[in-house]
Amino acid sequence: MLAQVLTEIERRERFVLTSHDRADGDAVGSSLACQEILRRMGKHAEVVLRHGVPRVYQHLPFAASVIQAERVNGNFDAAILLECDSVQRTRLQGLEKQFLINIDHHKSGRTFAHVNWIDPKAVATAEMVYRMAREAGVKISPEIATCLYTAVLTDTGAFMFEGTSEHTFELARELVLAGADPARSARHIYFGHSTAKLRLLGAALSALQREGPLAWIWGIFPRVA
Ligand SMILES: [Mn+2]
Repeated sequence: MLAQVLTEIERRERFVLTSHDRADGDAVGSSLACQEILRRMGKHAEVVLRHGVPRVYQHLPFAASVIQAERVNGNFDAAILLECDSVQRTRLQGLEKQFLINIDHHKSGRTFAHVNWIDPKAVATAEMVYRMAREAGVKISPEIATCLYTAVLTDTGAFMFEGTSEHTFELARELVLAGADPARSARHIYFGHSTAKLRLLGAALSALQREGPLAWIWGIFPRVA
């Protein structure tokens, strides 16, 4: 629960934050926002991601501070795992002995940590991080709002997926009021791909087959960034 998460945060000083490997928009946005919120609470916080920040999210505030590593190094009082159903999902070594705080919005979320806050009603982990900031009395800066908005935008498939409701738009509205820029956020994510990635997508789609409700692609494609 949120209250328990805040209690455990308040009694500690040094935090390492992480999410699942091959981070998506919610993983990156929630981690960066949570890091900044903890810093504004007077804590030490750093984000470690197994594969770093994907290209389309590198424009996000604080993205340059993310540590790409296979192992968590340093002295921490707790690790906060966002969007993970297990420690293994992070693909990071060195978390086993940490005090673990789990924040997740997936129905498949599991209570693997010492403190588990799982809310499948949340549209993204970013929504939970937003609630945490509000509860802790941390002001949502334009930078925090931008990270959270990007997470909500991507986790709802640009407000197209099931579960997108008036509540989602209420959340988006609050983040825009706090300084998130919808057009700028969308431009980086949906029009920020490398030429190599777009060519790969073209090659993959040219092999697309469809049979009734099923669509599939088969091929051997080069790996691109
Ligand atoms: Mn998510």
